[in-house]
Amino acid sequence: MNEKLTLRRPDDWHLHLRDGAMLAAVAPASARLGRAIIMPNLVPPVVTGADAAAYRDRIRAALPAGATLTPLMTLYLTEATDPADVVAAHRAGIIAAVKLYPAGATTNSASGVRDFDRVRPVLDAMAEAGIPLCVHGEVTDPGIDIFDREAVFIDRVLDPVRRATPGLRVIMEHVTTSDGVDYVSGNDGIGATITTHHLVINRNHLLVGGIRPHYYCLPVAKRESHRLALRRAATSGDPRFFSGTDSAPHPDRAKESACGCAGCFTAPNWLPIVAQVFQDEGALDRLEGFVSLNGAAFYGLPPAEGRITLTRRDQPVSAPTHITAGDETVTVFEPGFPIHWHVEDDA
Ligand code: OTD
Ligand code: ZN
Ligand code: ZN
Repeated sequence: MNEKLTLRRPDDWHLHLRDGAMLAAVAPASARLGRAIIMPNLVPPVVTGADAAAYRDRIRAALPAGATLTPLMTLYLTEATDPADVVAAHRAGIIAAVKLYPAGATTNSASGVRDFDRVRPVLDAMAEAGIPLCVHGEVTDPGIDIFDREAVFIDRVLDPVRRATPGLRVIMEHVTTSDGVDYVSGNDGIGATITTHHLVINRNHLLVGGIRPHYYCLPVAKRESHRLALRRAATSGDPRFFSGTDSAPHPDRAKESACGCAGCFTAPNWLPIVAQVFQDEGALDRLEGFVSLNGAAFYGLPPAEGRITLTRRDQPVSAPTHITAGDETVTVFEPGFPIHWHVEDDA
């Protein structure tokens, strides 16, 4: 028998849509969502309200007819960010949040913050205006092991920043450790996105039996106990945890290389995968909270308009393994288990 689930239209609280030919290629995969927080790590990054408005217009132009997606734009915080520009862009409805990348933490983050004291005036203005801060929570100190960078970030940066600017609403993006889960669960005014891939893979999937470049992302997948903590948090019903795919497409050429770049392209199949995870955890009744309700509530928005229906088919659903972007191919994230859930046309 086919199982059916009807949910409020899901949102994606962390999405990389890129620009140019890649934007045109990947935008359709997210077009039927409600809202998505659009990451600003273009080259060069989206740093001013004017940059964000122009990028939003390019995204709108790339969306197919019938798209329901509202892109929620973000600014890339630099040590030169002008607090007045941030507040004005928010007041004008151009941006929904600001993104903090420690310099060098992930793909295209060279312009990120080195000295957190230098952005204090921006953070204070954001707290005052109610603008949330999205945080890539990893230190970049070369002396810190890559698997420890999230836990160290909490102590060295996240907690001090939150104490210095009380009232600042913070989203710990793509949380990957039980340390991150514990920090978010134990504090108010902080939420966390959890990606699809971190619910599915641990570092063995990445490294055992050959290195799998399409499972390489930042923050890097951790050991199994952390993956299980993420699954518990996602399925717990705690509204501080919500889905952000961190879908981050790269040309296969750039990933399958001697120095492969970081990012998993999950936008085409994230929802069927997350539905399978929730089914396996006996938590399908909490799926709607995670994908459609909790994030909106954290951002102070109503749930998206409309609904989607997910159907579980007895036979696995076959889906494209690649898409084409200009002259490049991009591999779609493969979860390592058959996908039975299918997103039906919505109403
Ligand atoms: N992680 N890749 C990218 C961003 C994310 O940290 C992230 O948000 C990217 O390619 O933009 C990745 O692995
Ligand atoms: Zn990040
Ligand atoms: Zn990201």
